[in-house]
Amino acid sequence: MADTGKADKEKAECGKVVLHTYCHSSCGWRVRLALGLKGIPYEYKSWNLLTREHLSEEFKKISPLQLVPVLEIDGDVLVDSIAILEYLEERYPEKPLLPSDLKKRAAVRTVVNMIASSIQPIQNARVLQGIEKLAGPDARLEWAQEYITRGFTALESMLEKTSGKYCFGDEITLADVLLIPQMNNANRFKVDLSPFPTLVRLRDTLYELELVQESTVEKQPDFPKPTDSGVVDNRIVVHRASATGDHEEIVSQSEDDDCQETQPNEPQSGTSHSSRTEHTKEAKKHFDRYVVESGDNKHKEMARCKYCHREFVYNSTRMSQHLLGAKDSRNYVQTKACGAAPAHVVENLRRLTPGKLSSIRRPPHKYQRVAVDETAQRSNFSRQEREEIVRLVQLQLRQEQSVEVLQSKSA
Ligand SMILES: N[C@@H](CCC(=O)N[C@@H](CS)C(=O)NCC(=O)O)C(=O)O
Repeated sequence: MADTGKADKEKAECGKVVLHTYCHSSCGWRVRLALGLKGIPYEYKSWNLLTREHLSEEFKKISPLQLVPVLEIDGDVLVDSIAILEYLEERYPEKPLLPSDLKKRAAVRTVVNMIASSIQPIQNARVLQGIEKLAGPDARLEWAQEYITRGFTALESMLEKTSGKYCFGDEITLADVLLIPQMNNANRFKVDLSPFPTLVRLRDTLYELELVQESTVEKQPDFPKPTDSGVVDNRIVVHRASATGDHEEIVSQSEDDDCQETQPNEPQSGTSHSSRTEHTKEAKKHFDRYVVESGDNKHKEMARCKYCHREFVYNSTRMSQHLLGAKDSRNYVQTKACGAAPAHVVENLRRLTPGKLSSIRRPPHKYQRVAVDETAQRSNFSRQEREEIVRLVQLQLRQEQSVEVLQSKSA
């Protein structure tokens, strides 16, 4: 027996562990969390779900299911995140993710299975593609929201009884490992989380752990890198971390639940002329246009913002600036997040950036945005500060995409 144990250990030490996944895969996220929590180093092999790499013959040889994640370990190829988690649990019991008590173990597995069988698969790409075929494109979001909400209603009532700091008492279990990525899925599908205070609290507590922060989508090696700076309308995009940027065309074809979805009503930043035109067109929709007499029988064309009713002389650049909050000497953190930046995000930003930011406000407009005014006389954030703010906002909003620090041209 002792010899087998030693042989196993040596095998593990020699054999490399390879995780086949994609940054946006929530099932892959479960596995990287478990590997991290158990302290198992691994190689990251990316298969781009947006470009359908997982449907290639090459990947089919690794997994006939053609789904990620897949884990190569101990010379074996393991398919399916739950099977992988169970394997890791038995193979590396030193840092357990299941409680020693039989009944508690069953309760943790209940939560795991609720998410893995009754929530995530119902909002998975293949299912949503079918729904869209049967009921049209609008049905996708409604369907995903409906089933995540149903699942979360059950989870909330269970976890409000069992949770301490984490889902089950004060130790991290597989329930937490499953909850984190599913909360991110819920966010992407714009699920109203206000009826689920326990889930939100647990998510926020878990996000305090560095290991969890490191496991997020945008921290993965295959997450698209920030694009170069460029001029967009009257704004200078000084930093861009967007998963949609380079892949816009591909994304619009993709219907994968575990990939970014474009926000069709949001202005998409970019450097091309066509995206600028689109953006201006989009901005115009948010104003009522009317004419006033300005004396001498002359007429002035006016625009009234539909959100705050502010009036302008009709000027498309001014109008987009108004919507985007571009004003002199100010930096903005703009999120193309779904749903408004909630009050606790603003609160947390304030807390996390003491002394650096004089005010953080949340304007009433459709374009979700956290505007960050600078203190003192400075008109620029340093690159490092910008990156830090982007990171904080992403973390707070649990949004891996489309956070920009914008700066008006004249600043
Ligand atoms: N039961 C599987 C589900 C895997 C799964 O749904 N993977 C998604 C990403 S999270 C995927 O590969 N989707 C691609 C597709 O549906 O074609 C597991 O837990 O690993």
